[in-house]
Amino acid sequence: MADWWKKSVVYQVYPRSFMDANGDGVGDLKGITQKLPYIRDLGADVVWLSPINQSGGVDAGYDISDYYQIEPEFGTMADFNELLQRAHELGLKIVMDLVVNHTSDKHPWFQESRSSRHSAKRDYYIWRNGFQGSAPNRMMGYFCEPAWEYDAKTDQYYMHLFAIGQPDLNWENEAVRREVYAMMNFWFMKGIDGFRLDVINAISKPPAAVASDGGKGANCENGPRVHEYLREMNRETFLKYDCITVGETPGVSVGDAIRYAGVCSNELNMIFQFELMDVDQDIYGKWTSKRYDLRDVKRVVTRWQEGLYGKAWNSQYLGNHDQPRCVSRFGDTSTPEYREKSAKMLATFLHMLQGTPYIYQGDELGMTNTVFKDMSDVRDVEAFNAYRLYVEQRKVFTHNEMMRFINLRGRDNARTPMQWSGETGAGFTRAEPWIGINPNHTQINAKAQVNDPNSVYGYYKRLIRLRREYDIITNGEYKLIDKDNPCVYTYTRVACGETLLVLCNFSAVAQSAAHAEALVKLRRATRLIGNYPPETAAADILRPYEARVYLLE
Ligand code: TEU
Ligand code: CA
Repeated sequence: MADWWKKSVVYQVYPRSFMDANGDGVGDLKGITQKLPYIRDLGADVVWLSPINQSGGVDAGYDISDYYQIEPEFGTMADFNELLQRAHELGLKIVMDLVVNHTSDKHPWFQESRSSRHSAKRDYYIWRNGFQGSAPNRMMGYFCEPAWEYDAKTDQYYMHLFAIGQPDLNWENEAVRREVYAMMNFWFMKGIDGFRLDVINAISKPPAAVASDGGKGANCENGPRVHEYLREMNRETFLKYDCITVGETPGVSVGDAIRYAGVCSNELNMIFQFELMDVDQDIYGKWTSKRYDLRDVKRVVTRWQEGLYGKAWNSQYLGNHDQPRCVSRFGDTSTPEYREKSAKMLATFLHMLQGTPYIYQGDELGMTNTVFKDMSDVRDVEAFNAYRLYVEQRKVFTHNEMMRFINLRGRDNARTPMQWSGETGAGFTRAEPWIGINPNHTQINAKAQVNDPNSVYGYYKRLIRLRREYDIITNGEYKLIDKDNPCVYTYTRVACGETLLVLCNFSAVAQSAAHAEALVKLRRATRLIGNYPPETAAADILRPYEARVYLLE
């Protein structure tokens, strides 16, 4: 089928934390292969693997030191071939993470580049003279650090939008682009089914960003040549294969998304937007305890649903390896019951929207944020840098405040090991894991859920099956019903004279559903799914975190 990815459900695997087959405390490829049947049973049909390439180990794999090798901690190329073959046998497609805005500083290209101003690969990266004895400009990167690092050997600075160990590639250099496309084709020829493209909208740097003038620098998102590069990449790679592509693009508007992933853009199939992830940000970005307002969620989601309809394709996600656990952030973990209900409600909300749903590993079990007692429990470079900047240098937060924010928002929340069972090691490892296991694995784990149709897992499975059975979930036109209601999110999807009606109570308080039930009474209604038993329902009341979906004919 053309555009098969519109009907797909993608499951994201974070290899370090999925399954440790050889018992060294780190997840690996053999572990993933072992667990592919679990993903298949859930019903997902595409698996996105966060980076598995050889890495410098600074940013949990997002700093690649050899694009043609498998990270030794994860296994060998033979292990990868086996994973790919097994996945295909099971009818699962494999998407790799393409991290080409930057490499590791241990990549041989960078080693050569930094060796001399005249090295053949000098221009593979972005080198500039300092300005009056300091960095070329005052630009800051994503990880709470200046975007320039001084290199004494050649007395110049290199640009790194992320960690110091992640120098940015110079996409202006055609040789760099050729290397990247050749590498992509290598993986396609091996049989992979697509790429998720890491911060792909930052690859073209605007002149002010690279100017050595002591200025402010510039935002590198959606830079001047990015569409030219992506169209070139498409011609050189994607066009030749039946593949799925999704760009990770912080800072894009609906209009930008149509340029990247419009039906005629010849760039990407879809992108990840960040506006929904920004609804609970504050003056120091994500480092806050601010709770979202549902009306902001509605505003953002509605703008994207309406804006891309018929013009481009949405991706849907509530969490990934960079975000806290969605049930902790958008749901309620104050009681086991609310955790389960709100995890199912959030899943309903997401899976019934138009767009390809992305499930982050463990969300299908209702896995939650964990507890970081102090910085020794933390592993993520972003959290360390933020701590240094806000607590030690600028002193805008106390230690306790920052620990609170890291517990609420830190990326490590999503990176704790997958909870396969309640045993020591959570069925993930026999050894000491590389990051602490969430203590609640004794209650929340796959073993307790896979055979229980009423579990969060069982519910995800039913949601995914519905997508296969009802085309309206893929195609229907979205309409928001209750714009100003701060607790209930009601929307419809309309196609071919049918209406899908989705009701989600985002609060712990019973809410009226009269507005929606009035619609139900007028038509022949079938209840497709819900997170409370239907027979106990008072039709016009939504109980805490209740979700229901009807098909109206
Ligand atoms: O993320 C890019 C990105 O925008 C994030 O850095 C985001 O701003 C941050 O995580 C929010 O806290 C990608 C990867 O998903 C991330 O894991 C990498 O660290 C980053 O690129 C660098 O490769
Ligand atoms: Ca291992």
